[in-house]
Amino acid sequence: MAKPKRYLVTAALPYANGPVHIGHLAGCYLLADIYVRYLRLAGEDVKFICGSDEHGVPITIKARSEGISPQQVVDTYHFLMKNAFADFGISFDIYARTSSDLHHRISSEFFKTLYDKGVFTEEETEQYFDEQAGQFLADRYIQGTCPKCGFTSAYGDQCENCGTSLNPTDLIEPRSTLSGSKPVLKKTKNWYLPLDNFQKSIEEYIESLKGVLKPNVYGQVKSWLNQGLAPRAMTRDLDWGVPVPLEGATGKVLYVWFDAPIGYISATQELLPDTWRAYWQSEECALIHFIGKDNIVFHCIIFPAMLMAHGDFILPANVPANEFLNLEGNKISTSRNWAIWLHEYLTEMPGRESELRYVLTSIAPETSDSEFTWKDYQARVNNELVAISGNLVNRILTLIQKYYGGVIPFDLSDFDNAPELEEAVSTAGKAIDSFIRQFKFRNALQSWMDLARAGNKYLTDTEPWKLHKNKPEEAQRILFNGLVLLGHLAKWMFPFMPHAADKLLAMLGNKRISYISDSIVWSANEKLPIPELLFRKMEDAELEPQILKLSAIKNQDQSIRSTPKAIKETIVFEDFQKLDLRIAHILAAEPIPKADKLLKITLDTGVDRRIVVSGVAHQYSPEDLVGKNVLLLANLAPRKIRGIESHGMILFAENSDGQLVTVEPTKPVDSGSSVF
Ligand code: B3M
Ligand code: ZN
Repeated sequence: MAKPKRYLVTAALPYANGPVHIGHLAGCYLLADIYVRYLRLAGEDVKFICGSDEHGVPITIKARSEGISPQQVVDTYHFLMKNAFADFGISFDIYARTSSDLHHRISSEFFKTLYDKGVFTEEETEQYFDEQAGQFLADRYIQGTCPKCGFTSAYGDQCENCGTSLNPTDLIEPRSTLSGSKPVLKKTKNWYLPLDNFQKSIEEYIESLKGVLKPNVYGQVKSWLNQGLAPRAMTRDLDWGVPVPLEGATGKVLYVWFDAPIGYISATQELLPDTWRAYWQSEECALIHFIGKDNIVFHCIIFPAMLMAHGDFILPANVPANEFLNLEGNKISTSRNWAIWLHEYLTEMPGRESELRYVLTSIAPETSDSEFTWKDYQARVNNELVAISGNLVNRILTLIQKYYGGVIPFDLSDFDNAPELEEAVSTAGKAIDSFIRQFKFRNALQSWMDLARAGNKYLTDTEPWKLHKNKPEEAQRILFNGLVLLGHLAKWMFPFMPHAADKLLAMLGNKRISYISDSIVWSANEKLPIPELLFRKMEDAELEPQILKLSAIKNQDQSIRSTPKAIKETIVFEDFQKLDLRIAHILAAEPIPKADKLLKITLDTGVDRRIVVSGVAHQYSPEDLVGKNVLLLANLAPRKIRGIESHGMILFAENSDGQLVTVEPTKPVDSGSSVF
């Protein structure tokens, strides 16, 4: 494709049956936002489309279980998601919804066009019907016994116990979850998209994108194609969705995966009633779908087949799909509440939007699944954002205040004799541009951080604070070169961390950036405001509630808890009696030089005072431990550790993060009390 004149970027329409979590962000919305913000900054014509996917069976199930209507469910989550996205800086041009009249009309017309062209085949099948409820049952509305493993609560599409995918008729003793009654098989007619007829065109289409699609996407599509495409029903017997616009189709709606991608089209029409065709019906536009990997087949096969069948639309130019983000060692699970929810993060950690955007981009699951942990989050915030970029900003701006009262001495926009900075800026610019256009957001972010590194190196090499006294002009040149660099840093920061970029621009004198090749310009005598810290350090205390929240969820739900170790070999009571376990009081603790994991701990055992060396320095500082009553194995043979004789062992419990937790009595006991 020649360089597109326009871009239409979409992010998967999230189901409006629950809030957005960090997995959604890292796998789809945040990356799409970086891409779009970058293209805008580069002066491209780009529109960013999203909205809530408000149809489908899960929404009806949620409504039923909460005793409310599906419309009430989607109303709640639509606004929750819309606001959370906005607060997080996801800059959609429109966030629409598929329950809107406009969407119903457009998807209905789309279906009708395909129908009139004779694209669909009609098929009669037998499906379970609940006679008491008077309706056909979606797969998820039928439960029964799994023919594979005998689990009695398997669903009509899958057994959650053994994972086998099922058809409703595979279930032994099926029952309707609506009424509990035994469903009967009843004939029903539905309209199918004969994907087999599209096999060849889709193959050609996908081949034309070879080398353009990411390898994970191309590979997955190829394997679907190799299995051979089969017809798929595009209508369902359900009472929630877009009604099928045909005679004799009462009680039927469009399949949610038929109407949802048309949601991209209807949202664009809502945004651009007069000009939407310049995006959807022009070869000059690149249509780009950001999605998670579970949606690949719909965006690379089914939707393109629908678009081909219709004939008036362009096909996706790329489908940057990402893998999954795991959370603290487990798959994110909405139903188990094993997630970090965006709306909760935003209220519980206010002002920390940039930190989350930074960390999630750094670990984005671009080519394989990746993992979020709070500890890693904290380390990246403190060791990267604060220590590298935040530190650079702070060094330059505070020195400028200190030496010059924040006043710019001359008109300023370019570097003066700093080839290393010129080079760093040009390298970063090229790298960021190329990485972002290739959907390599992690690398792009690293290139941005490299620019900050180059700035820190420049200061360390030139040491303006030393020159200030004897070579004031040189010090001045260096610091104002530093200021110019901060302007570039702020500009390139925009796509990744718009909140922090705004803050930095304010500290640079309320500057604005509208185009990528702009430099910030200062005029002589302009005064900079007193700087604040660009990024705040993340202290343990701030993180603790988050960590506790997750462990509480884990404690309630066995299935999330990591598997405990198997019970050891049986021992007899006499074996146990050999252990002298007692409560001991920690009198003192100190670090051991050159052994950063170890602490030298002095204990009162009731009988003696003794030293124990314990490998917990990475988790406890000496002050944390002094005064605690801990569990001690007192008769362990002494051992020399780093030259210190250790008498016994303090016992700890290990939590799911591998952290060691002291075991302490729940009521006061004397030091030396035995434990048996
Ligand atoms: N709602 C699935 C999902 O959120 C679906 C995407 C629709 S994109 C057209 O994973
Ligand atoms: Zn099973």
